[in-house]
Order: sequence, then C-alpha cells, then structure tokens
Amino acid sequence: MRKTITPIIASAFTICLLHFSAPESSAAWGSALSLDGVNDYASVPDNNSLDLGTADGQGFTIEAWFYVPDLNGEGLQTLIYKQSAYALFINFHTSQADQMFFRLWSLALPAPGYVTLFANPTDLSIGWHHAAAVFDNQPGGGNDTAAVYLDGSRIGLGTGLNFNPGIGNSASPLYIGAYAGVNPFHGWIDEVRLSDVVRYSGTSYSVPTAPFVSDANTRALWHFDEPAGSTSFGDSSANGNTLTGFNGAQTGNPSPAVPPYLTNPLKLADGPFQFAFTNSPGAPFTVLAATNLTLPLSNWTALGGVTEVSPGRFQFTDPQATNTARRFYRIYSP
Ligand SMILES: [Ca+2]
Ligand SMILES: [Ca+2]
Ligand SMILES: [Ca+2]
Ligand SMILES: [Ca+2]
Repeated sequence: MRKTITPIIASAFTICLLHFSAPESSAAWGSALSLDGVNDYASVPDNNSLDLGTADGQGFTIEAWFYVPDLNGEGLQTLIYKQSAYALFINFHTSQADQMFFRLWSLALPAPGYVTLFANPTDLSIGWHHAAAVFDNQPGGGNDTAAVYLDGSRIGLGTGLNFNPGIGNSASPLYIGAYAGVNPFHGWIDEVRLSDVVRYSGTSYSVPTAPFVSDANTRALWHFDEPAGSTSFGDSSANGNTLTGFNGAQTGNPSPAVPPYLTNPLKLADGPFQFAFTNSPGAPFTVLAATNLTLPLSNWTALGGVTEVSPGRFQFTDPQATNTARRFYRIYSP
C-alpha cells in the first residue's frame, strides 16, 4: 500500500527535522514471493482446478501483482506459466519499451500450437504493478477474445479468436516466476489469483486496493504471507494448490511495510546527535544530512548506514553533529 508522508515545514526553531522516505509503490500486502531473476520459481502439480478455459464457453482470468526493482531488465521474465495451456510474461527492455505477452495453447492450432497476444509497448516503472490476462471464451469458435491489463488499463486486445471448445488441457505443472527456472522474473510477486470467470472487461478497471478474498470462481489464490524465508505457499481457495518454492524462491519483502517510527532523538553528553527508530527487521536504511532543507536530494550528504541494534530497532549516531549549528536528517530506504 502506498504511504503518503506529509512533509513538515521547517521553522526558525527547528533544530532537527527527520524525513522518512520509502520507495514509491502502489500495493503489496504483507510479504511477497521473492525471486532472484536467476532461477527461482514456485510450482504446483497439475490438477483439474488449474485447467482453465478448457470447457466450451468457460472464460478465465489470471493476475498478479509484481514489483520491478530496477530498470535493468532485458529479456523475457515469467509471471504465470502453464505449458501447453496459458502463460503471462513480460519482455523487459533497456533501450525500448517493455511488452507484456499473453499466450494461449490449443492442440487444434497449427504449429507451434499457440497464439500470443502482444500487448502494446509500455514502460514499466520501478515499483508495484498489477497485471491481468483475460480469456473470454464464447460458446463455439470464432468469437473469443483475449485481453491484457496493466495497472487497470487494457494494453492489449485480441478478437476473433477461435478456441472450440476451449484452450488446451495440459498436464504441465503451474509455474510462478519462471518456467522451471527458464525466463526467471527478478523482483517480487504477490496476490496471484486464477479464476474461472472473466474478472475484467472493457478498457479499464479500478486497480484492487485490498488483498483478494477467495470466492466461488477462485481456482487458486496465493497471498505469500507466510513468515519470511518460507518456501511453501498456501492457497486461499478451496482447492489446496500449495506452491513450493525452488532454487531460493521464498517469502520476503521489497520495502518497509510501514514508515519508520522515531523513538528517542537525543544529544549525547559529548556532542554527537543520536536517534533511533523501529521498522521491519532487516530493512535497509541510509541517512542523508544537509544544513539547508531546500537543497535537492542529490546534494544531501550520505552519512552511511544505520545500525540495527536489535531486530527491528535501528539506531543512528552522527559524530559530526557538533560541527554545524543546524543539520537536517533524512532516512532513506533502500
Ligand atoms: Ca470458444
Ligand atoms: Ca490438466
Ligand atoms: Ca502478500
Ligand atoms: Ca536462486
């Protein structure tokens, strides 16, 4: 969830002003599936609840939140993948816009046996995004449509598709984050939901603002809210599709879930200024300082790391505080 922090305006009496900044992000609840972009993935064996869109007229939706940690991605990265059935993946680029692909397989199609909907190019920014792929399977053939949505906007639409009775019923496991290690996603994935119904239609929808709740059309729903470091991820639907993390895939968190809470600023006896704050255990922080609050962030001085004196309790001491009459501090994460 995005945290908006209202800046405090400095006055003549301000001796210390602490600004806490966290990375821009629009969602993710609790922890998420952490993926190293090397070979991490999670999977669950095939079963009937994962066979979506196979029956005549049965549409489906696959969706996930994903976190882009940097702008260095180049090449295919997998969100959701069921070989010979359905897949949603991203083609990241550093020198041109990124693309999202939605693939549907059917034995009835000519080689290579699938169609891929290429969504319009879009530049994915650092932070959380919501992606959804919808297959609207009409009875019979010739009138099916497929769509890809990013952050609530439809960025790809395929019409006149001909799946009859539906897409392939494959025996492949369902994969999250990579196809058995191939085309691995780098970042975090959260709130993955598979539904046997068309959840989104038209050109846009309101991006979900809360974790999903399982309903009658939910075939699988993973919150990845297990304790950090878990490699088994429970399914909130009634279908028991427990995912297993491989090659290091585990629960984690890309950013502090809450703004830091300042506990006890104080001036030590010999002059240094010290303060402490609480936050998620292990969260990375850097302290920046400036004597002029209006300086752009790039002109603030990095004072180095913060000490985590006990899990979730951080302390910072500035031995140079005695060198200036006034100094402002800003805590930055990561
Ligand atoms: Ca059809
Ligand atoms: Ca199957
Ligand atoms: Ca979560
Ligand atoms: Ca790994």
